[in-house]
Amino acid sequence: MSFKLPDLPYDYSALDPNIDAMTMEIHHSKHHNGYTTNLNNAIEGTDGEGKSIEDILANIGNYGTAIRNNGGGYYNHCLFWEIMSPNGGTPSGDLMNAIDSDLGGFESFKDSFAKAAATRFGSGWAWLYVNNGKLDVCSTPNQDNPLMPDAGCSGTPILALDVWEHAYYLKYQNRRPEYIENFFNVINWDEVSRKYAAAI
Ligand code: MN3
Repeated sequence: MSFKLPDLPYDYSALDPNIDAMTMEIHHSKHHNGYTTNLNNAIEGTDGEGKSIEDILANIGNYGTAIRNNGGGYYNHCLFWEIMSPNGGTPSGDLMNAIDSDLGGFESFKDSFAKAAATRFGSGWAWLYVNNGKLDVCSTPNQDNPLMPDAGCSGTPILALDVWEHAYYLKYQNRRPEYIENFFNVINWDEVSRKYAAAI
């Protein structure tokens, strides 16, 4: 049993012009593939063999740096591909109600998510996550995520944005805020809603 690089649910060019095809191809076939291979190598011979990635990340203190970095990288990118779509749209139903009640409405959510993504110094991720039934927003460094007990925010991630330079530099160079703004055009809110329902 080993972790496998998932296929994207759309073509490399599907998110263009918001995210360009070359960035998607390198990100998936090189970066994510690398995290997957390195995770499988690092997990071999440890008690993480055969466990789910969620289980490993929830007990990350039992593992070394290679499993933290590559296990986080594996999980985070799997989530990232799933929550994007060429047919963006807006949240609705229970998720929209929760954004209203927990985060002060969609514009307020968008501002705090964009701020978390823009102000993360260096490499990391921005998150929308569920903690004790409530939505919240945070960012984490490197390949950390809210499943890790010591990541600085704790819960079940339902939306992720990669703000490593490899995620946007080919198209946006130093303009991370523009990448963040355009990410909102390609969020798969149906999938985020499914993850929200599963998390609560
Ligand atoms: Mn990445």
